[in-house]
Amino acid sequence: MINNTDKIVWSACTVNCGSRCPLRMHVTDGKITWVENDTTGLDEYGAHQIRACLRGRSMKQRIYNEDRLKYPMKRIGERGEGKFERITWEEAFDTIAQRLKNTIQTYGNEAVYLNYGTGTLGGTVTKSWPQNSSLIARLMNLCGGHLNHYGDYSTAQITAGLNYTYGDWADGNSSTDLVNSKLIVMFGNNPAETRMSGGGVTYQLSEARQRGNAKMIVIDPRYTDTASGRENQWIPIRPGTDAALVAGIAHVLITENMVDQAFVDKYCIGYDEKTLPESAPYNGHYKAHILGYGEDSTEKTPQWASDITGIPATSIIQLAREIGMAKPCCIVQGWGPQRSANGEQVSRAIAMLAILTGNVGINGGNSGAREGTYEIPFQRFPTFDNPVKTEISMFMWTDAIYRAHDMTATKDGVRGKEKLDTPIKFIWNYAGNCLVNQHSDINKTDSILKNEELCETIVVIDNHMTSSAKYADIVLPDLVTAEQMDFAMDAFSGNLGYIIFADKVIEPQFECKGIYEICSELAKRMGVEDAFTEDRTQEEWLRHILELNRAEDPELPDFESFREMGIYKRPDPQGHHVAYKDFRHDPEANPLTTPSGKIEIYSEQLANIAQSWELAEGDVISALPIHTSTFDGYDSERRKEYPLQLIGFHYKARAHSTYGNVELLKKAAPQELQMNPLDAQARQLQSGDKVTVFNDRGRLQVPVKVTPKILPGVVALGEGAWYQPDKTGIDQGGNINVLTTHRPSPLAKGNPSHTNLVEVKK
Ligand SMILES: Nc1nc2c(c(=O)[nH]1)N[C@H]1C(S)=C(S)[C@@H](COP(=O)(O)OP(=O)(O)OC[C@H]3O[C@@H](n4cnc5c(=O)[nH]c(N)nc54)[C@H](O)[C@@H]3O)O[C@H]1N2
Ligand SMILES: Nc1nc2c(c(=O)[nH]1)N[C@H]1C(S)=C(S)[C@@H](COP(=O)(O)OP(=O)(O)OC[C@H]3O[C@@H](n4cnc5c(=O)[nH]c(N)nc54)[C@H](O)[C@@H]3O)O[C@H]1N2
Ligand code: SF4
Ligand SMILES: [Mo]
Repeated sequence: MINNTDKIVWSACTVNCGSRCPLRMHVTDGKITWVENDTTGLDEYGAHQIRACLRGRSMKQRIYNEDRLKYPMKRIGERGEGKFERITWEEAFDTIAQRLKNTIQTYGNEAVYLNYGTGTLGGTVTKSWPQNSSLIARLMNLCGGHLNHYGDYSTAQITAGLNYTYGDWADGNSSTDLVNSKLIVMFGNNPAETRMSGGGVTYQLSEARQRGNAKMIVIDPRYTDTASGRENQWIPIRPGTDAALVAGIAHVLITENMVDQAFVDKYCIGYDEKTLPESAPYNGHYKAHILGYGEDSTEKTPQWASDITGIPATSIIQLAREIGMAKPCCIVQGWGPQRSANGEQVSRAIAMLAILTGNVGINGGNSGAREGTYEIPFQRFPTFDNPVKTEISMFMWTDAIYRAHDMTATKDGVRGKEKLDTPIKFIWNYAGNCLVNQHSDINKTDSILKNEELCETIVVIDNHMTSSAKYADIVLPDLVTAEQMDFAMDAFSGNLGYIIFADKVIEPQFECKGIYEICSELAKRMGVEDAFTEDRTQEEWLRHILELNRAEDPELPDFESFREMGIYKRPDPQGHHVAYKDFRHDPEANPLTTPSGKIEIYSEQLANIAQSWELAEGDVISALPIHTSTFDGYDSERRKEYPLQLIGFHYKARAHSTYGNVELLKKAAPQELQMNPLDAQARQLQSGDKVTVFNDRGRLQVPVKVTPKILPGVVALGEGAWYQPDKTGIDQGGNINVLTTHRPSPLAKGNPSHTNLVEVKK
């Protein structure tokens, strides 16, 4: 304890960065003075320390930030203008309840939508995501329900893609198991930036490099923080072309006899004619596709792959031999490659390398999906079932505002109904900045939201005056994690499960109220208060939920001991997690959840979808995991006008937009456009020059960083910067979403955030 600290209280960082860190808050005179790390555990495998990153350590600056919402407010200007008037909580609750009743009465419950939002992710009471597990969902489910969404901005394409290969969410080996690998091949995976907790993936990766001597190859258009001297080789690749690289590698594996034939025969469908389903076309199998006697009659040689990916054919051959000969080899993909217009195909293709080499279901191998993790099973706040069964893709809510009547199951991925009956008229936007900042094509979104005849009511519940909050009709100021009590979890931390007792550190500031109180007050006005609260306070709910969990899992500590210890840790009792281990051991007894029970290289389900869905021009869905061109891809016609491929990436300066208003972090990791010296030279640009990045959807201005750490022809911008349009509508914040599109990917109907073409000028 430092000199003048009155008390130290355990809290947590509950933003959506994929990690979850305990924070020990030092408090003096009722104010947080500084933020300390986890002090428990050992600096070794097992119950190690979970150390917060630069963002968590700046939590004080976020909590006391001048952007904090202080009172409930109603909008008095245009949507987006940011003009508000302070109102009482009474007025706010009454207005929202009245408008909600009107919406339900006039349009039905399907007109009410819970927008995606992951601002407070790990909590029990304060869990904003998945949306159907938030307290807003509990409230709405008691009031007749709401329009559902499926998928998420993180993983829409890999979920829709790899599910067909493995059945359900594709599991991965835990990152601790990397110590057993001989070779780690990372496709668009950057844990040093995207899983920054000191107890998580990067830590395991360093362990694997030091203790297990694994080689590491990083395949990414950018030289990432994960490479950063840790890698043996960086292979820069054109965005959106990983599936072509995979095909080129597969060609070498096949022609040089490195395919694990016994594995594909026993565990897979559609590698060659032996396991090809009867419904498939002649030579519809994977081997035929690669060797050039499939439908497109094109041999996928390393040279063919080189022309598409920009990687020299000799490098592809060498990479194939390394992958083919390293036993075991871990093929792992981040979610960067799949957050693209052909991401479903790419995600399935990358997994092919793990499958062809028989690395699935063994220690040191992997399925080709992202790292898996162990979590202590823990039930949260119950939210009841949603009486409404209709679902849209989480990405298509803007479409569902202005063209709902045109949206169908086979064209727009509507589920539960053939077509949408009702446009969205009421939006709950809780702990999310996806209304504006994080959704694509901000300028188009702006014009949709500005029309108050379309969506009639928008309620935003946040901590800060974000760009999304500026579009609200009513804004409610929520408590931050440190101003209330909760249990926090949901971390990608390898084989260490843990739960944090995030205690109340300071008194609520200003007039802020917590989500439990907000929803309880609304429930009262909607006539469902008793069912909502079950007569418990927030603390009573937490005590109750802990007891429910302790009944299932007696090893969990009791409330008072837990509060004292701050963090409860439990290493995975199974040791390293190996995905599909049981299936590998006995595929008959432990079939996958695919229709065949096997790994489906050829998917009959996808073949049917490809036949029956109405696809937009250029969109491809295919039974085999193959490379496909896309709109705004490297070979698009539009490159004549917009010659640079632009990708976003998840940046250490922020968790999306959260922490984006902390000056310290802006200085530590400035918002800048990464550009290769060749492209800079052609445009006479130097590091630090302010450039305009533009396409036909929008414009932004930001300093350029000229660096060889990015492939020529590609530029990159950290996603999540705060959108700040100037008077002419040019964004001065550097928000990539003024350049991205609303057009969804073909199968998932997900956000193709990393597929963009732009031009850059001084
Ligand atoms: N171009 C592009 N766009 C992207 C991505 C990309 O890669 N490129 N990534 C996408 C992905 S993967 C995701 S997950 C989404 C993330 O999109 P969002 O889920 O919108 O994430 P954030 O921007 O962090 O917004 C979270 C909001 O919650 C608020 N918040 C934080 N804590 C609390 C709290 O305790 N209570 C309340 N009420 N509010 C709180 C924050 O102030 C912030 O406004 O963005 C997507 N958008
Ligand atoms: N610091 C920080 N950490 C975060 C987040 C954050 O905002 N900030 N967000 C969290 C969330 S919600 C999510 S979903 C995850 C996201 O995790 P990811 O989706 O894995 O993160 P990205 O940075 O979008 O992409 C990872 C890498 O893929 C590369 N990439 C892009 N396109 C391609 C391609 O076509 N091929 C290849 N081979 N590589 C490509 C990018 O350059 C990047 O280095 O991160 C989480 N962690
Ligand atoms: S942003 Fe993520 S890694 Fe950083 S402190 Fe918060 S939970 Fe931990
Ligand atoms: Mo995400």
